Amino acid sequence: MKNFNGFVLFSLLACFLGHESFAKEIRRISAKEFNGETERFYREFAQEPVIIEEAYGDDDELKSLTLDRVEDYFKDRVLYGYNRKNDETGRVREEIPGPVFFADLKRGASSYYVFDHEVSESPFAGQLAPPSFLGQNWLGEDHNLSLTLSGKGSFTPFHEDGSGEQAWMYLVTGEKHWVIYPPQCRPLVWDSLYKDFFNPRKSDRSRFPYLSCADAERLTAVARAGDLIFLPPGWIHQVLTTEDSFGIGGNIVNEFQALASVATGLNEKSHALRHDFDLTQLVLGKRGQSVTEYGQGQVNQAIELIEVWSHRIRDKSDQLVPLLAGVRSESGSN
Ligand SMILES: O=C(O)CCC(=O)C(=O)O
Ligand SMILES: [Fe+2]
Repeated sequence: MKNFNGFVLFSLLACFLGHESFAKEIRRISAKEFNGETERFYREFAQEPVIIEEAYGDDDELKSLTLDRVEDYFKDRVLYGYNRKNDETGRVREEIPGPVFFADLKRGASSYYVFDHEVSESPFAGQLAPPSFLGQNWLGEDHNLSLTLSGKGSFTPFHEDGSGEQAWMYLVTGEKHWVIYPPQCRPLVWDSLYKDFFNPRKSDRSRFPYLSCADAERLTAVARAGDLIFLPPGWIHQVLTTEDSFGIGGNIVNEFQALASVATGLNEKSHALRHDFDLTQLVLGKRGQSVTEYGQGQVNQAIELIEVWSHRIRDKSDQLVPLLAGVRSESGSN
């Protein structure tokens, strides 16, 4: 009975404090634990989101990248990012003049958020690279590296990095709070009628009746200067910047997570979410070219999935085409 009372008290406390305090923190490791080796990283640590310390060595060229140098370069150039006034209504990617961005950041106003700004054209490109254990990437060099500059308070609502890509971000300075749902929770946090993810700042909760089920699986992470956060394909995430932050990041598709990438990419395709990048062609083109046995197994399974999916979607499209034609005529000329 004593224990039971204790349990009731604990549960009430949990309700008062909210779910956040009981969400599970993601794992935190050092790159030394897998000796900086790619295959070991993917086999032993990369099935779930993870924070990796010491991803770069002390003598890495990245350590000479300072915010002052970035500012100096962008003083007469534009940065690509988002105006935070659109946070509530939906993001529109725009050009932000360098001086405007940095003046704003220094005033602590942070009206803009630079994200996914490619560095391949900048003088930093030669000095920057993903850490070597994230070096295998079928997306190629250009897609490899981008700049993140975000003022305190910047907020990225729940999304999944597109087309089954792995995601990583290394913070040179700052702090970011991540909230993450596993891929199997996608149907619980995704409104298939409105076609959007749950956004705590905007969404009507009644559109997400199963949110509390997803919350049982929710993970959190606090990434700080010197931390690299890694997410496998399909993990849905939301990010709040709690200190002015500066870092680099990138997306990856490779043999080590080919199956998860294809499963995520095909899921998006099945829901007609994306059609900008054809992951299936990329993976089919890698048949028989894997560098490791582990990767070979992944690629084989991914190809099998593509083949099954293609058959199923062909069957279904016979039913879908007339259905879509109906939608088009019902909604006028849209
Ligand atoms: O830093 C952010 O606000 C968003 C980061 C993100 O979504 C990503 O790196 O994939
Ligand atoms: Fe993302």
